[in-house]
Amino acid sequence: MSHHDCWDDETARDYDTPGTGMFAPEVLEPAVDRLAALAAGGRALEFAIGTGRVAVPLSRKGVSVTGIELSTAMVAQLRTKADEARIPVVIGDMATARAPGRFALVYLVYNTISNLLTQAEQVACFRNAARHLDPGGRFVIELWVPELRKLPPGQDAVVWQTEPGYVGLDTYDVLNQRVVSHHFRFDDDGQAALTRSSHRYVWPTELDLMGSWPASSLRRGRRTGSARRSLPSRVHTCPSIGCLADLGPSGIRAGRRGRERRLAMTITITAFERSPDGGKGLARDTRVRWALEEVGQPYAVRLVSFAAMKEPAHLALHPFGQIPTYQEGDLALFETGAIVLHIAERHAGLLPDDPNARARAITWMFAALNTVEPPIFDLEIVRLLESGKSWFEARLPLVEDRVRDRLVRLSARLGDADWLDGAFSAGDLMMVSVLLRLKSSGLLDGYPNLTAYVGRGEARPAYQRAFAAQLAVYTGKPPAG
Ligand code: GTB
Repeated sequence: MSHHDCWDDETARDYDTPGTGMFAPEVLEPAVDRLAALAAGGRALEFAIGTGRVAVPLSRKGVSVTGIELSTAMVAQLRTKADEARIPVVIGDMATARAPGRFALVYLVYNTISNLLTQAEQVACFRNAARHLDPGGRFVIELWVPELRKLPPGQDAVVWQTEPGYVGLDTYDVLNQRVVSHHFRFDDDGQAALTRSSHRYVWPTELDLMGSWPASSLRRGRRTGSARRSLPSRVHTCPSIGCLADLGPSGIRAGRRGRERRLAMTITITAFERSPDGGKGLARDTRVRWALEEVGQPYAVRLVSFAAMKEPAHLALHPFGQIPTYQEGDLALFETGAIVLHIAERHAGLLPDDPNARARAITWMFAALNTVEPPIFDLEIVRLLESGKSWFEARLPLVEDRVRDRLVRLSARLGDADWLDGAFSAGDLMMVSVLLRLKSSGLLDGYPNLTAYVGRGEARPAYQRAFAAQLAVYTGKPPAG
C-alpha cells in the first residue's frame, strides 16, 4: 500500500472521531486557541488540512482559514462541515502547492511533517511555508520528540502502546532516521488487522536548523506521494505545539516554546508603486536591490503609493514618509546608506575583510551620500522645479559647477583604476548609484574614466538583475531570465 493510498475514501470516512481521541476537546481546544492567538487576526493556512479537524473549529473562532491537501477523499469529508467559501482548499502537495495570497500563520499539526520521508522533502515544506507567509509570519509544527531512548540496545523495534484490542509497534531504521509504526487491531473474534505508517522522525534541533536556512539555500524536495499525516491511531506523546517558527517568504525564524531564536529572516523592502522615472532605476530602491543581489540575498518588495507613504503605517517604518525601507524580522531600517551598510556587514561580498580596507570602503559610501549626491540632488531640483523661476538661468550654472567640482576630484582620485579602492565594494555600489543620476544630464561626458566606471557598475550581473526587477514593477512584465 503506498502512502498516498492511505488517505482513500474508507480512511477518510472513518477519520473523524468526534469528541474522542484527537477530537477530544481537551486535545483540540488548547491547540485551536493557541493557533487563533498566533494568527492574531490574520489569515491562516493549514498544510494537510484533511477533514478539517483543526481548521473547522479555528474558522468558527473567526480566523480566516485556507487549506492545502493532497487527498480529495479527505477534502470530501471536510466539505460535509464547511463549504469552499468558508474554507477554501487547494488540492496539492504541501511541499510545493501554492495557495493564493499571504498568511500570518501556516500550521502543520499532528506529526504530519514526519510523513515526508526525506530531509529534502521536509526542507521543501519549510520553504513552501515561508513562501506563503507575511513578513514576520509564523510556521507552527506539531511533532513528537523522537523516542529513541526507548529502543533497547541492539534492537530495532519497540512496542509503544498496548491496550485491549490494540498493539502499537515501532520499527526503527536509525541510519536513515525512519520509523514505521505498525498498528495491530483485534476485533472481538480475535481477527487482527494491520495498518502501517512510515515516518521520518525529526529532532527539534533539526527543525530549528531547517527553519534557519534562508530560502535561497533550501532545495525543493521530490514528491513521492507520501501520506500527509499520521494514521489516526498514532498518538505519540506530542506536545500541544511542538515547534514554532516565525518566517517569511525567504527566511525563517525558528524556535520552540519559550525559546525563540533569531535566525535567518525574510527581507522586505519598499519601492514606489509607480516610479516617476518610469523604470529608469533612479529611485533609491535600486541601490538596495543591487546590494541584495550582490550578496545573493532573496528579498520581497512591497510597493507603496505616494499616498500610502504618508500614512501612519508607513511613517512608522520611515519617519519621513519615503522609500526605500528595509525590514528583516523585527528590524526596520530606512536610509539607503544604513541599509546598504547593514547588508554589507551581514553578508560577504561588499566589504573587504581587512579592517582598514573595510573602513575605507565605508568612507566611500559616506562620500557618495554626503559629498557627491547633495549637489547632484540640487541640480535635479533646479532642473525639475525651478526652470520657470526668475533665478533659474543664473542658478543653473552655479549648481552645475558644484557638481563638476565633485566630478573633477573624483575622476582624479579614480585615475585608471577599475574601482575606488581595490576590489569592488559597497563604496563603489553607492558611488555608481549616485553618479547614475547624472546620466541624462551630459555632465559625466567630460570625465571618460567616470563614464567607464559607471559602465562597469552597470555591467555587473547583480546590477542588471536589480535594474530588471525595478523595471518589471513599472512595465508589469516579470524580469527576463
Ligand atoms: N536619504 C534617503 C535615502 O537615501 O534613503 C532619501 C530617500 C528618498 O529620497 N526617497 C525618495 C522618496 O521616497 C525616493 S528616491 N520620495 C518621495 C517623498 O519624499 O515623498 C528619490 C528619487 C525619486 C524619483 C526619482 N526619479 O523619478 O527619477 C529619482 C530619485
